[in-house]
Amino acid sequence: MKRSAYGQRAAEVTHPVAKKLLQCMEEKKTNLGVSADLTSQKEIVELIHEVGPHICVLKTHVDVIADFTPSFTVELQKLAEKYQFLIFEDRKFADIGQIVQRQYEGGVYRICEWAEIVNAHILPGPGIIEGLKQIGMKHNRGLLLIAQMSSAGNLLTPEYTQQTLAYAQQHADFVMGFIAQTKLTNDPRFLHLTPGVQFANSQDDLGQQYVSVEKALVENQTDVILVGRGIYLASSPREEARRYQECGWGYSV
Ligand code: S5P
Repeated sequence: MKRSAYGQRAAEVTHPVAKKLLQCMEEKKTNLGVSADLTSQKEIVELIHEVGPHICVLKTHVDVIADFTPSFTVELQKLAEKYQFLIFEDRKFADIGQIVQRQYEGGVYRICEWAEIVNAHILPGPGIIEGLKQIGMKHNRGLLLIAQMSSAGNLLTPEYTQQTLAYAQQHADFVMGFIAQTKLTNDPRFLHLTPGVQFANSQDDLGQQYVSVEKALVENQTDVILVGRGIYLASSPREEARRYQECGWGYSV
């Protein structure tokens, strides 16, 4: 049987979360992640039942959930187990190491207890990675560094992106990849996850810029597409997730 590049990489990488994600992609034949940016627990659970079989990653923004209760994260983990996907809390940490530790471990959300993947900006310097790492490594977690953004006028210059890559290489025991629009490195240890992907629109009215599935995966050579409104606002999120899955996987094998 022909193995996809994802399966080969799963065998090669040592980062436990990168390995788990690549194995999940290979087994489920999907490089689709869904951004579940809905504002009630019920809506998110309903969305998961629709899209769960089609995704490798569920990306959350827990702080937009109006009726959030800590038990929600227990349910999320059960659903991740049932449908076999990884949970990625899109927290975009951006503070000094000492504060991000508290934001990651404590507060209302206790993110490190349930999110296998989180992300961070490197604006404050490498102390942010060191801070998160001290917490995350104890829980077998992974970090994505935000190397590029999809939004118009963002300040992430090519030099900034290169510095992100350098920091990732210095912390490859914890950093498993990037939020990026294009592939930054051939280093197989790092995964590239790309938000701002949609079939229908090229932008929204607040600066979001979309690329097609083909552009993300073929032209820009990234690994995982992250789709939000393109799926959760569709009349059938299940069918739409299936379409993105088929399209994305078709470009990757
Ligand atoms: O550069 C970025 C990085 C991220 S993580 N651009 C983004 O849009 N995102 C996230 O992807 C954003 O926070 C949101 O959760 C999702 C895009 O949602 P959509 O509805 O536009 O697909």
